Amino acid sequence: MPINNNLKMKGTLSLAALGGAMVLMASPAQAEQWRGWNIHPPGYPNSIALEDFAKEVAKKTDGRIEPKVYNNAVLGDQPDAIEQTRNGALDFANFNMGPMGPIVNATNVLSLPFIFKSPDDMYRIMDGEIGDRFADALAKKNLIALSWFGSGARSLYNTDHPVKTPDDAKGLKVRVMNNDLYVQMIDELGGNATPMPYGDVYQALKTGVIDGAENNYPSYESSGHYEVAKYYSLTEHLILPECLCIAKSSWEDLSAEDQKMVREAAENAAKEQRQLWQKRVEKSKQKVLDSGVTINKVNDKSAFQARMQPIYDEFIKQNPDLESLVTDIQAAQK
Ligand code: GTR
Repeated sequence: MPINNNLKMKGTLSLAALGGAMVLMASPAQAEQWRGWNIHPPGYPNSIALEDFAKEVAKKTDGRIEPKVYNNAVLGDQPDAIEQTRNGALDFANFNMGPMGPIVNATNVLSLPFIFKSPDDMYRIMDGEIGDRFADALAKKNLIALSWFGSGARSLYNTDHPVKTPDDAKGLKVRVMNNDLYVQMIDELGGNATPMPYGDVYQALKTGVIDGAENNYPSYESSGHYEVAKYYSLTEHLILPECLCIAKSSWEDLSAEDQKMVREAAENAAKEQRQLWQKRVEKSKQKVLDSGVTINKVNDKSAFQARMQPIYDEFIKQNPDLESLVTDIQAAQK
């Protein structure tokens, strides 16, 4: 390249750079980029609510913060994403409290089977003072829980027969989320539990590595598990809250005013997620029924509940400091 052409290019480049610098001085270009983790596909209630949270934060901060949601767990599976958010590599996330147990022990209380009687009880309790106790425990592990999403009730599903009584689960190989309590839960039913990332379950069902799993209607449907495991049995053994959590480091970088706006946006997202959830449960249920799934009523849920008593006994024995949390949740539902 002739020398003066080269010079000319340099000149052009530096002009462009100057232009860039000027744009940078306007506030949106200095935006703080926030990376957000989501396990679900686009269109899922949680995904829509997270997208709207991102938009609201960008709008309320005049573009000073630009959150971006990464769907389908592309940034890692849930246990990994929890670690990434704790150390600030991720800025925000929607986490199920199930796989939170190994990191924030108090949240294991939420994974005791049948601890909540209904999703409405769960919302009411998590929105109150008891929910704040969980948020405090999460904050000690660098996770700031700003609002609680719902995830309905989880039920057992499997490939070749209905589970109507605890004995029907005997010998079943069941995928569970990463938490020892769930291994115990399946053990108490006489099955074999395999902890496994959500994204691996479809293939594991298809190849017969597992016979079944457990989840709510929207996840059972959106993950495609219903295509393989055609018996959905309404055990409704877990009603788990999920958080919209911010990394402590990202949270502490915010001014008090921005914190207020971000919290408001998270609360709005939770309201939206809960409304969308209701509709999605009906839609997913219809879709799986239309595809030939058999939904089995469990007439005597207390038989399943009774099997879970040793889990409670052992948990309280090992965590005497958490007993009051268990009994307070129970007392709030009498
Ligand atoms: C879904 C939940 C996810 C994930 C998944 C699983 O219902 O929303 O966060 O925990 O279940 O089974 O791994």
